Amino acid sequence: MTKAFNKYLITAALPYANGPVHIGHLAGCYLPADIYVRYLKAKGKDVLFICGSDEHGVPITIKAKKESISPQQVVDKYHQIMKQAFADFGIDFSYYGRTSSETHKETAQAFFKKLYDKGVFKEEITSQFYDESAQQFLADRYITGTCPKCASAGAYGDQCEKCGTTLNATELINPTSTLSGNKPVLKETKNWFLPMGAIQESAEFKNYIERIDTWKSNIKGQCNSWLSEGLQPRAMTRDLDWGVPVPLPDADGKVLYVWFDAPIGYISATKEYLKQEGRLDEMESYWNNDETALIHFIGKDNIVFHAIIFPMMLMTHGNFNLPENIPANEFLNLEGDKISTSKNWAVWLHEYLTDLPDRQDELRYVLTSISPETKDSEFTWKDYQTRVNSELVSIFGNFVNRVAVLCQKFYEGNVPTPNACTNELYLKAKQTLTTDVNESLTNMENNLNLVKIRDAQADWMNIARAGNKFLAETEPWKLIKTDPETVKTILFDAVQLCAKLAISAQVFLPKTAQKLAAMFGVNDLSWNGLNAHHIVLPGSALGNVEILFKPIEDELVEVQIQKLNQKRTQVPVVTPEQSAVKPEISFDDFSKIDLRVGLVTAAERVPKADKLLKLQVDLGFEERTILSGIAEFYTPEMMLGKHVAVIVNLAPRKIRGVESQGMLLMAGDGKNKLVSIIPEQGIEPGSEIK
Ligand code: B3M
Ligand code: ZN
Repeated sequence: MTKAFNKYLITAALPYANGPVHIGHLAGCYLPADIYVRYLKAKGKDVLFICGSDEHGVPITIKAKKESISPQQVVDKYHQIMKQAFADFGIDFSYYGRTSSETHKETAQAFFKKLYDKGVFKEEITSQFYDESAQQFLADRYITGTCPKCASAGAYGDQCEKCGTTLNATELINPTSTLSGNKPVLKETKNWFLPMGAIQESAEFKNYIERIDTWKSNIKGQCNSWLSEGLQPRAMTRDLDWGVPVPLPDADGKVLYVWFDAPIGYISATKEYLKQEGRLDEMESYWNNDETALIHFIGKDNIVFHAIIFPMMLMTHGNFNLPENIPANEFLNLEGDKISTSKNWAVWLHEYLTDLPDRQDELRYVLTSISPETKDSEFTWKDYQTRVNSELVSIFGNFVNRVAVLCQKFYEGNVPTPNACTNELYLKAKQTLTTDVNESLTNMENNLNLVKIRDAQADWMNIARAGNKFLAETEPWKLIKTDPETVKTILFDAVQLCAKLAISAQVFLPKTAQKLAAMFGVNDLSWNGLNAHHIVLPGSALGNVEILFKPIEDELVEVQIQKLNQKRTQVPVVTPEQSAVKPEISFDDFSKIDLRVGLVTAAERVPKADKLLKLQVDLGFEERTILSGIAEFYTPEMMLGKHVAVIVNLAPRKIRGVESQGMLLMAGDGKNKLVSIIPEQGIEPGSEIK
């Protein structure tokens, strides 16, 4: 972005309302967008931050089929969950809309109609795959087959996820309908196509696309590869029964392509917001005004739609702003694997808050530290712990806490009055401090302008580092005995630094910034304060002093990792051992096994045995010690209070010097998963299982 703007329309990709939000969503799109927006607002810019649920498209209908509910029920459920999760993590949208709204339907239909009336679309009869048993045309995601480019199986009708190639369903080798498993047939149908190849050649598009040279390289790379291959016409309507109906008389059973209607969601949500605020007359000033910057925050899988297709829609419609920047991020991985909703390999935002209440800023901090800006990055719980403990707690938290405590101790909780002190030690340390802080502030600002939030946050942390260095060099806790006047000046400076930390923290850690501001009496968080000499006045009283961050214990990290592993849904692979059934036994043989319900009354790890838990199990008639090889999947806390199924007449065995007096029944796939067999309802210990 080369020009300076005062007005911004910032969008964040509309997430599909087919599942809750996880850390990958947050890191990839919503957090960087939120940080950038908070920064612009703190600078006094006029900013609208628009998002909403993408409630159409095949991902929704697939989810509905899976859960045996209607698509409407799917989107109603997840719209609420997503909206709440964003709010909980301080993602400060001006408006969070939904594409099933009436305003959206009208806006999208009018947009389509305008293009139609202008003769933009090419009407084409094509042969599309049709599932005869399900009696419906198959959307791209309902067809799988072998990729014609890389030959891997399981490619979808629109894209091969292995090699990333965009496909037409008819190019797939051995296409199969995912609805019935049958081979689909080709059937003729009429649809409306955006002639992307022709638009690519237009002067307007050529003029627009020049600006991507100043954008991030991932965007440039993807766009250039698309454009150099030459764009093909793409259908903007689909034969589907879920979506915005095509507003034409001869279009029964057809809806707008989800990638046509979803980005229009940015427009309709703006409209709803301005209407709600009684400012509908300002619509054009945001969407059709050279002085306003349109910026789309997205993940890398959405690049072509935002950098090429949506701008083509906007320019053929006429009068719209085109994106000024698209800071697309790469992906976040989790503990060595791709995040996957279907495999339940994710840290879900709503679950995070249940397990770690009130710790949203810790997650914001860590995700920003590993923001996948230039390449895929990785979240691990161990790294989360390290960053919280050694940075938020030990550097930032430690600094502000020391300053507050010293003010309490020496000045009854007031900010001391500085003086023209000549202490050499102080003067030298102060000079270093000023240089370090100014440099960090300048870097932070530059990085925020470039949407390099990871570096910007590191610069922010450097301010606290400089503060710690200043205290370590001047040692006010010692100096108080020999030169109390200088200590006043030192702590006055330190308080001002805490105020600067609060002002700048508002973009990264909004909750913490509020607490810090309250603690040091910073009433005005506007960005200008960063250049001020005195933000907090001498003599003013500190507010409530609290510890801002507590260390993350090892136990918590272990529990989270175990939880992840436990909840992971494996693609079921039946091993030969599993499919081979053991030789038949008689009923008499079976009845020799005495199976009972037990209640776990105590549980602990066995030292030096990673896999073993030592359990006390109440069997009603007696209590037994049982060793069980489940420690990779269950913590002692998880087993405590659980009802379990126990073989009680198995000969006792000594394991690691302890006699195990029974065995728990567990189900496992032999490697990744082991779950305990528990009675479906509460029942007395000792009850027989048969
Ligand atoms: N819903 C895809 C996604 O969630 C799509 C984005 C729409 S942005 C207009 O990744
Ligand atoms: Zn492929």
